[in-house]
Amino acid sequence: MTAALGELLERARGGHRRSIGRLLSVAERGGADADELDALTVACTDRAHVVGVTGAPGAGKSTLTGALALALAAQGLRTAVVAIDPSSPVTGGAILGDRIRMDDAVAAVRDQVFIRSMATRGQRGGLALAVPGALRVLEACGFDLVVVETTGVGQVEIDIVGEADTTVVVLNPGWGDAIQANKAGIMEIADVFVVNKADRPGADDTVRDVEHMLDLGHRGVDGSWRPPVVRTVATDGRGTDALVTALADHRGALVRTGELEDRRTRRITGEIRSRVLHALEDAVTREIAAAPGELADAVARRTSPAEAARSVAARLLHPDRGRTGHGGL
Ligand SMILES: Nc1nc2c(ncn2[C@@H]2O[C@H](COP(=O)(O)OP(=O)(O)OP(=O)(O)O)[C@@H](O)[C@H]2O)c(=O)[nH]1
Ligand SMILES: [Mg+2]
Repeated sequence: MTAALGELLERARGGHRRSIGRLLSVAERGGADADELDALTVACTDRAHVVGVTGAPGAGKSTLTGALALALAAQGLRTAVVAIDPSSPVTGGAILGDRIRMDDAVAAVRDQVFIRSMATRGQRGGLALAVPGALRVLEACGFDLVVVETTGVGQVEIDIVGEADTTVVVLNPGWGDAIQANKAGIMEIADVFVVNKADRPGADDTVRDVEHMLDLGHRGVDGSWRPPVVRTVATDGRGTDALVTALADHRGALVRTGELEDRRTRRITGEIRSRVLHALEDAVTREIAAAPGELADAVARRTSPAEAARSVAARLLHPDRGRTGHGGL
């Protein structure tokens, strides 16, 4: 497979869209091919600005991302968008609509913009492993900006936007939107706020709410970055240039303070951790399945579950000693 993957990567790096799509499928599926692909892309030294975009359903994230991609294309920059689809079948129809809306917006600059959906399939671990690999593919393909769009404010979304160099939280005018976001903990993760649908009443109030919360304290980049609050009307592109500036400013701050490297170190640490935990989980499952005696003893209440667990753990942690009995822990 290596030769085939290598060829695909070469074509993808040349801008061949179907090859990019196929590589992303490999990354998404995981397994041995994804590992081989990782070994190839990790050697590519291109670096994209990774931007996470999150916010409530329907806040205008996709429309805004399309407008952003257009503005960047006008500057000769290439953008890739990974939209993390909610796995809920209820919103299944909206996903297609989403892609069409974005595709329409960017049709004129098709060569500079690449859009792809990835399914969560309700699995945290699945995406935690698939997204970093997909980002490496897109970086290797030379995109200047990679946007990861997630809907909602659950842990999965927060984990995913944690992959980003810059996290954009999209809010709308309306009572309490900022306050809701604060309660859900997404104010904490924002590097840039967007109040989208600023053509609707109440935008000023929402901006004021956000600024007020920022006055009350924000961790910032190295304490020196205060997230800007940008107003946009994504449907006609108003405010998009200000967003481009805010993103560039944030990236500048990340570089200046050394935080960019820190964030990337945390990202790699997190990925390694996820991979090790997955491997351990598999090993634990295998080891328990291979120890029916211990399981039967625990079920029959001849031993306690704690004892059985200690015995299984001892074998896993000390494979040389574990086979002889319960010792070792
Ligand atoms: N009035 C107004 N409508 C907007 C604006 N931006 C987006 N919309 C509309 O809001 C609706 C939702 O936009 P999307 O871009 O799909 O929102 P989203 O946040 O990606 O939605 P999900 O991915 O489903 O969470 C669409 O009907 C857009 O046309 C805006 O600035 N003003
Ligand atoms: Mg969307």
